[in-house]
Amino acid sequence: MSKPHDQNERRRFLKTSAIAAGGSLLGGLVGGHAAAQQPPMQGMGPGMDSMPGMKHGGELPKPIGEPQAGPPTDVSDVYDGYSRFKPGRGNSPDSDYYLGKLMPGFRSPDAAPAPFVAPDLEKLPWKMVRGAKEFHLRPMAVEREFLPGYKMNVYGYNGSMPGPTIEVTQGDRVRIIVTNELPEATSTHWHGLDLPVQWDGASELTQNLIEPGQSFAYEFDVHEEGTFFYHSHIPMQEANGSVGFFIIHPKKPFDPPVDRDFGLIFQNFFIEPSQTIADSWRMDWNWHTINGRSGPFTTPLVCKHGERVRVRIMNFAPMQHHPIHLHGHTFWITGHEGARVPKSAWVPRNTSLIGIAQATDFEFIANNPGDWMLHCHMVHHMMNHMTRQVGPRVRDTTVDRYLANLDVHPSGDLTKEDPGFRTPGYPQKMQGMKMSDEFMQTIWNRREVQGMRAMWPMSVMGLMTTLRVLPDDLYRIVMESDEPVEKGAVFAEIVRRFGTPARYEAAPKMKGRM
Ligand SMILES: [Cu+2]
Repeated sequence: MSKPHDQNERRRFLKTSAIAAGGSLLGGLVGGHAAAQQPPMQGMGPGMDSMPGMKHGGELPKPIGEPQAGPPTDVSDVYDGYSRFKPGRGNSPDSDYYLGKLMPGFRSPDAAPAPFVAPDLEKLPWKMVRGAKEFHLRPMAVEREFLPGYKMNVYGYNGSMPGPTIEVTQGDRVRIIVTNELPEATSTHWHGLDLPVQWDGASELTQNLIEPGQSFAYEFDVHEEGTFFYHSHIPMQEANGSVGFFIIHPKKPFDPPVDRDFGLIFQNFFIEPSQTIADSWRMDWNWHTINGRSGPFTTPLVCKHGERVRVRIMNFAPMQHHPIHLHGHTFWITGHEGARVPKSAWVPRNTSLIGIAQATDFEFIANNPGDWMLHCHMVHHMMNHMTRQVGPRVRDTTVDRYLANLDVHPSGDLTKEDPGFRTPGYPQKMQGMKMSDEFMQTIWNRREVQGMRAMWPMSVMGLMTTLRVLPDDLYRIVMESDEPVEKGAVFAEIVRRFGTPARYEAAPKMKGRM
């Protein structure tokens, strides 16, 4: 027979764990209580309140998943004081497990390497021909949709920009037959590989250019391992996008093994607002892409809580470096385009400057559940130079009429009376956030973004993407089911389990759009 004291203890336990876990079992039991935890909406100005079509947040979506399942029990969680399931620090910098440095993933070291995934890009197929892996690469003009509805005419390979990934294993012999479908001559350089010089692909210096319609076969043994890439060796073609990954898996698998192996190619383009063709001669760049897409169209990297993740980033901007920053995690820099860095020289960071034509690999334990930004930290790179918001640099009238009616047009500095200072075409018209229903639908139609907060597309722009660290059950719902997931439901569930739900406000929803 239990004492009243015990009952109180039990009630308190239920309340606490329900707030912490918000489980489907406990959720029903204390549903009323949980609802009472929701604070009134704060921080939204009156303008936002009265905006037509805006709905208040504040209501958390219903609990989803199986919060009571917890992390897998058949794996070792804690290594020398470091838990793969907690975003803690807590051990010696001399430890192999400091910040998760040498913690293995879940994948067996005997298994093949984790599949390499470059979101939104394909792999180049190959066939074994006369003792070599034979690839067919076709440089060509391609159309790439940077954002839904923004189809740009750029250069790529085999219908894709960036081109498809060439993936081989150290020691392979490869034959790559390049057939030029561009309207101009080209050559293909294998960036970072030590090859007999005739295969280096440096235009004119080492080979005759491949004329339009002609083919050239490169054939060599691959001695190295790591993150490499191929690209045209004609600068204007590079500025138009002619690049692709060349991933070489090591003969002896990387240690510790990773569960995820992601690849991202960062690029910049200058494309006039009224054009779809990149201007390769410009010194400034207004479109920024990751694997050929701009945020929020970049596809999130989705992984499971506790996994060891490798991200390989390649900067193929024509002339700008990218300070790449990851939220919520500290990563180890484990390699560059040369090869893997010895473990003793791995550097812990959460921001790393990646120069032009450099690749950098980093690894970390996904110990912090949530949706985390992974982005270049340059402001203009983060928002696509405001291409979308500011709109085209044109007026709705003629130059003469514009100059004759300057007083009725929005204008900048009118202290300069001479019309010579009144630059035609300025000021630019602020067009507001025009995200059509179609645009939003395309953004939301992808499995990888299901359950993210309703307003996330407003902030993940330009050279930005998202790392999603999801507990097993939520990962299954997002990536392995067709279940419709309410906007914000996955995020709210993570806050329920790992955060402070009483202090959390759901995002306001633009009806039917966000
Ligand atoms: Cu940048």
